[in-house]
Amino acid sequence: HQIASDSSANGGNLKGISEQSKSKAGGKEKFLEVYNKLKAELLLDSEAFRYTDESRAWVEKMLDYNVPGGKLNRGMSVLDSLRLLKAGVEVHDEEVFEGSALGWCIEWLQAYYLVLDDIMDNSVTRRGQPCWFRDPKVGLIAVNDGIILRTHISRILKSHFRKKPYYTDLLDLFNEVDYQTASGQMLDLITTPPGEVNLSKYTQETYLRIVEFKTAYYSFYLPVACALLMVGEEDQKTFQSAKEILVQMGTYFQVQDDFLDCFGDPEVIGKIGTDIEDTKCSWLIIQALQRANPKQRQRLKDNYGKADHSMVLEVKEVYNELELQRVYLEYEQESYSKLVSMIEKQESEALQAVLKSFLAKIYKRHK
Ligand code: DMA
Ligand code: MG
Ligand code: MG
Ligand code: MG
Repeated sequence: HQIASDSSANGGNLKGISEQSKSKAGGKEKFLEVYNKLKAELLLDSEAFRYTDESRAWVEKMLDYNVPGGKLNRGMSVLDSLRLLKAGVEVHDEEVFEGSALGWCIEWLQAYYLVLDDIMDNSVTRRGQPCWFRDPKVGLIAVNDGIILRTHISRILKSHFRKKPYYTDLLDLFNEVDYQTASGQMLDLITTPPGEVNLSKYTQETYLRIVEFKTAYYSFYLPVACALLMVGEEDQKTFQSAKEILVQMGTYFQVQDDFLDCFGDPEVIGKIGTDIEDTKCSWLIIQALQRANPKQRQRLKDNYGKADHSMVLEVKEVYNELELQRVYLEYEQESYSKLVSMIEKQESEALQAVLKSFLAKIYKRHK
């Protein structure tokens, strides 16, 4: 399953890979069955917590609203990676369940971050429905719901992985990635606080640090690291070299997210962009400032970070004058080629296959 390494590749070879992983094991439905099982177990808890009918109903509704409704790429990739790492050796039912359960832990982590991220970013919709905190019955209870989602991960790990030799490593992994993600969110939030437009803050260096921490570790490194732990990998070098590539891939993924925030179709991406209003250190504003003439720079300064619709349009107008859609397409091609050549330098062919399947899932995505 070679990925063509020339930059004019149209993704033809990539399609083969994603089609293959789609058809494997009936994919999504089987994965969702595991969600229902994990949810039922959590709601049956009578040991550490005593549910009332009301609180059980609240948690069930909160989970159904926030956990399973996304693309599920991160979650399903644990099992996909496990299959590729075991290259040919049969993955038995118990491992299928465990790979899926770890995948759901990542989806739970994602749900917890998104519930809180939408409050902090003042977002309106997520996954094609109003953000959880927008429900008048929810409001800031969503803060605690975010915390609840995080605590569920520890409970799932405890009930299904406590006896595994890699249990401590697994807990460490989730704790470390959680720490990195929360720290990345902090950088995202304090670097360019709303209402304060300091153009000198929008640098490539700052950007790369924010996205590495807020996105790359939990979205890309975490699923692969889970699969590596499951196959008993102990060589830290393997984790390290996978991490280097996956951080680059996560960066590419967040650039796509920033692009789609402005130029994506809300119907397709399931969310309405807020980066311009929120004064975000987005990939687009950095590109714009690198290319703007003094007049355009002034227009950006005057209109960035304002909730006013016409001011947002003015920023988008400057983006269009600077042809940022074209700049983005060039960036996509270039990142793709760089990632392919990094992947092909990997020693392990199984790991190469894992990384290629990740890249195939996100290359030229529209959602
Ligand atoms: C994504 O930041 C990072 C996390 C940890 C949710 P974002 O605010 O750009 O995400 P989105 O565009 O999905 O709100
Ligand atoms: Mg957000
Ligand atoms: Mg955010
Ligand atoms: Mg975004």
